Amino acid sequence: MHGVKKYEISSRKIRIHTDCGEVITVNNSRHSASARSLRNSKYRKVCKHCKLSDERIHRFVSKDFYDPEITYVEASVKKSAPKKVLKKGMAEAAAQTAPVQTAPVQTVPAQKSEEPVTVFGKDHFSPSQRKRLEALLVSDEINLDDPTLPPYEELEAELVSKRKAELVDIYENSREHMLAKLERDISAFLISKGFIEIKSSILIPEEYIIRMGIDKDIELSKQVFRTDDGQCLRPMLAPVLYNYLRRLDKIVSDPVKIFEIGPCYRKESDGSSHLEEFTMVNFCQMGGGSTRENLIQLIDEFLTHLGISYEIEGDECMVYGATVDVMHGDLELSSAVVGPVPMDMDWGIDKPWIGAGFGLERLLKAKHNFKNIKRGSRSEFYYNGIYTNL
Ligand code: ATP
Ligand code: 9VF
Ligand code: MG
Repeated sequence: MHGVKKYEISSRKIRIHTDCGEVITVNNSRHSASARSLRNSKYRKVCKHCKLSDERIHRFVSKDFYDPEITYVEASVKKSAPKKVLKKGMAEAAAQTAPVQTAPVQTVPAQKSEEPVTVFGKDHFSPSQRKRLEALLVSDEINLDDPTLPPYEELEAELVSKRKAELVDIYENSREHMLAKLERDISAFLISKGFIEIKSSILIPEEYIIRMGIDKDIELSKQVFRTDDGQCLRPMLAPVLYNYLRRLDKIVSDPVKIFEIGPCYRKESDGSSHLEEFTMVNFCQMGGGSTRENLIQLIDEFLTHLGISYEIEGDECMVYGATVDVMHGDLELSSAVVGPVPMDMDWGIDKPWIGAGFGLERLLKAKHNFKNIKRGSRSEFYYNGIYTNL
């Protein structure tokens, strides 16, 4: 037991500076369970360096913490897996999807621990172990169903050290984020092809959605994140690009070639190829040379430059009608369109055009063969596809 010289409190932690010069950080327990258990003589001995007086110890121990509002029950101790398995990172990984409910110890009803303690053989991983291992893997590195794999602890430690080495390598050598780098590559490519780069607002008037023919009862309309003042987070880049085409057409020579790369937002429910926050590049050309052949040739040069294989398919969408969809297996990389379309009138456009919209995270998913699109997205957890909770 130490004498407390001073302490700093945040909403989650308390940093305690002891009389003897130690600094201890503990969780800020709103119910003071740890302090109570210390008082109930869980402490073993008094720190000899703190030189606590009898008076100070008496004051601490004799404090009455009985609260009539709280029902005190005996808390059961849950059998837990071996310490090594419940590593810090793993607990955090599990917490990502299933937040651990921490109840104050004094209100937990007394219960016997009846949960069977499952023992997993070396070739079977528990669901939480599998989740942790999946997060630590990159692409098709290993198959978790392979019966010759080493036991969990060994495999986990091996993957953690590999991922650490990769992150150190990135930190020491390139320091580039793959999504940002892809944006720069695409930008340089399109500029070299004569397209001018646009950066417009992410918040746009909600009215633009209606003017794109996306009425309230249409699926995409329900996917739009709206603000309370008639604006929304853009679900696409086309509305503002329409406005730029119309204005630039009066200023620069024909054809007008423009593009924008930036965040777009859609409420999505499907997981592995959809993000609610993704990055779109939309390039388009209006005026001379706006032919299907040129569109396909541009798409071919674009994807060849990025080193991504593709197939072209015809499709229909409600915004433009016929589209040229660019596929990588089952994954749609882009919808491209050969205008004009009737909607052009609502945007003051009366010339032929071609355009394509690609999702950058889908391009990364295709290029790196990621199982989940999240690996290449804006993320708190993945850096260049590598899990950072190591
Ligand atoms: P999907 O049918 O796959 O939901 P979409 O046809 O609705 O896509 P488009 O409106 O054609 O998408 O958008 C152009 C491109 O933007 C898509 O081909 C895709 O690459 C990308 N994209 C669209 N929605 C998302 C999303 N939610 N997450 C990631 N990328 C997306
Ligand atoms: C094709 C994808 C309407 C002349 C400014 C350019 C296009 C891109 C389709 C995108 C969308 N369209 N998500 O239009 O390039 O708008 O649905 Si324009
Ligand atoms: Mg599409």
